[in-house]
Amino acid sequence: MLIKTDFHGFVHPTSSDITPPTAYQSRRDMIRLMASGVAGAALASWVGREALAQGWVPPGQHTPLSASKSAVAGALTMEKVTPYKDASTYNNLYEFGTDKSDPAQYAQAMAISPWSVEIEGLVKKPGRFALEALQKLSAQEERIYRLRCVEGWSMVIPWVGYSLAELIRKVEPLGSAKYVEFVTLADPKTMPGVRSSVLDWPYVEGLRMDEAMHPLTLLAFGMYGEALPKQNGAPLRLVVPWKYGFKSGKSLVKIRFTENQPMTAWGRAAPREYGFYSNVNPNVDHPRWSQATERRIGEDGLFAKKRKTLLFNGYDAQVGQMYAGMDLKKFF
Ligand SMILES: Nc1nc2c(c(=O)[nH]1)N[C@H]1C(S)=C(S)[C@@H](COP(=O)(O)O)O[C@H]1N2
Ligand SMILES: [Mo]
Repeated sequence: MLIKTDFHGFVHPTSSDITPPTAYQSRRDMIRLMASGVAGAALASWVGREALAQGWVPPGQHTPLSASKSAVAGALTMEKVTPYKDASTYNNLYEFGTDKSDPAQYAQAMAISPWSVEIEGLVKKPGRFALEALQKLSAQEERIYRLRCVEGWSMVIPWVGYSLAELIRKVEPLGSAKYVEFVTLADPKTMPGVRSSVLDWPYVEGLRMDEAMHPLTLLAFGMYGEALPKQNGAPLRLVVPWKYGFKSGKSLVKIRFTENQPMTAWGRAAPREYGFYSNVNPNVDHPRWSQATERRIGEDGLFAKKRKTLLFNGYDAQVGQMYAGMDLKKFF
């Protein structure tokens, strides 16, 4: 099988390397100090056009630059970042077990080099692409996103990557492509969970095309200025910050463009509990628990007051329009 190592003239020069961990704390402080944020500045040029095209010009602002800052940079939270230790030891990665501590403990056995991602289905330029080609396809930047798990906890994580839309544009989906399916690694040799029947493996997730193309949808290669730890989805994963955490598939091996809504692993396991959309929504309870509040991992003590969960995890201004007119209780 031919593995493509570049995008034939499409390769974008990397604007910045991943920040070394030592430089990280000061960089983070800087991000907090600057109103627009480092990531916001990096995003500004092309997101401006994107924002305008999607009608995101906020009231009283008429230039593309302001629009981009409000639309996307404004979505990058200034909340306190979750300690790295918590973000890398309290995980869901059922391939390695269902305890929160299992992934950090067992995922180190996963082989991540060499790695490639197959892109297939309704697309003009399918193929298998080497990780290195994907890493340099577009400039990577840091984005601090909230991520809320369906179980009721949340974190604030500085991810490193670029908008999935950048990759999608390069492979040119056909007009008939309405959804994108994401398949993740299932290797029974290194993943004990895959031998259990807790889910139908491999772990599959899906997005509607407009969701996949949304500039907030991040293809992440790193976090906290470093390459992703294996338990957080090395070597590459999705981060969809306005949806429950399980929509953000880790360790991606295949991206497929489809006409019909993909069947997802969680949808197959418990269709009444996990809908295809799974947008964070405090007004739509999970059948077994409320979604109105959440516990911030690492920051709040066990008895600390819970936070109120926000519609679309606080990204309503950026993503709400995609669901205008939809009954969110039905399309949960
Ligand atoms: N392949 C795979 N991806 C996955 C999961 C999984 O079990 N397998 N769990 C999901 C769930 S439920 C959550 S909440 C997030 C957690 O990401 P984090 O551990 O980096 O915080 O990963 C998601 N991605
Ligand atoms: Mo989750």
